[in-house]
Amino acid sequence: MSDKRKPEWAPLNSGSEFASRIVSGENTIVNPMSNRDNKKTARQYELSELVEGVRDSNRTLLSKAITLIESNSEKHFQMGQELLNQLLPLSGASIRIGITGVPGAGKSTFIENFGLSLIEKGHKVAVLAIDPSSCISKGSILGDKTRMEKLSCHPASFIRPSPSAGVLGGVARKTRESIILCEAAGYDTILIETVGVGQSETTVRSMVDFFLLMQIAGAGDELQGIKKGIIELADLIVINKSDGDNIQRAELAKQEFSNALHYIRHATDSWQTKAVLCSALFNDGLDVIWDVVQDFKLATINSGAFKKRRTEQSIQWFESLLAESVLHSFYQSKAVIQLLPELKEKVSQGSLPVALAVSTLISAGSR
Ligand SMILES: Nc1nc2c(ncn2[C@@H]2O[C@H](COP(=O)(O)OP(=O)(O)O)[C@@H](O)[C@H]2O)c(=O)[nH]1
Ligand SMILES: [Mg+2]
Repeated sequence: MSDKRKPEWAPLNSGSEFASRIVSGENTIVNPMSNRDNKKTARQYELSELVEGVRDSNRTLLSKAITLIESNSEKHFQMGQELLNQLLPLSGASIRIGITGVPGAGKSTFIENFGLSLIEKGHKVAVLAIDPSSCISKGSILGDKTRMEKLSCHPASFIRPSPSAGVLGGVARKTRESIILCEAAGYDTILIETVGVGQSETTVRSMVDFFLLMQIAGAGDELQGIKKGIIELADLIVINKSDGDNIQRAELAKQEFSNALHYIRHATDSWQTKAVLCSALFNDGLDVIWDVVQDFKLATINSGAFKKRRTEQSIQWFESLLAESVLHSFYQSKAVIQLLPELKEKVSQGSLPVALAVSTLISAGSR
């Protein structure tokens, strides 16, 4: 042991009894002046801290709470669900608006300017996204959120990009739960952006009160992804980019949609779907759209359709999550994991009837 390792106060000529060991410093000691909260991960928060943070509308803590919900780890599931359970009574008092349309239709531009105009009216706006492409690849067809720079800077807004998939209930469950958290944090208008690809419109329709389909003039039905049935989901068709040289064509498109709307089933009882013009870029027509949303809310609350839809949505959510959970735990069962390859092999060789293979597996999995 060298003298260098002895404390300064050790007597001269003392022996190794005064020697000390140098221990490496603890990395966790942080400067109390620095913003420690930003460095904590969602899991390092106490449940009560997150609950109170969301209640106080603290955007950092709301963000952490959503990250907890989005965690793919089974371990965090319990804490996330407890968080939801405590905040659920504070949710529900908002209007949930879904916005769909092909990439480039102007959804993000619309959300930014519409959101800002609502904030000016005194609302608090949360924006969530469901991006089906994020399930398949890392790419995003909803585009970057830098388009909403002005809105995201505003303290009365909260913007959350699409979660990654790969968990029970997938992106849809996470978005539904994020809606609850945002409402508990006091956001009274929830805007959910999605792209008209695959199942995403139906998914969004199943979690919103009002569904807005954004179209552009002259792009043609196929380009706009108008599949049979999509118009039937909409409570409002917005023909965007009605500005400059485009105004006439937009007007024509509005006429066509208005005519088509005479022949289809409307998405919501006691509500007549209509088509309106707008220029998201030039802030034109946004107030009219908000008026339509207000009219819709009033009409459907009065007729009971608003409440009925929310109730149905909860039951539907419960049923789909239940079905998925049952399937999940079935495939997790040891007996199923063991037996499945063998049964598959036999079925593929034609040596076991398919229905028998299924019933064998079911009884093994439910033991
Ligand atoms: N002329 C015009 N361009 C617009 C309007 N809304 C959006 N755009 C433009 O259309 C492009 C796509 O807009 P974006 O909001 O990203 O579309 P999204 O993919 O549907 O989210 C951008 O270059 C926008 O500036 C509009 O009302 N008028
Ligand atoms: Mg976009």
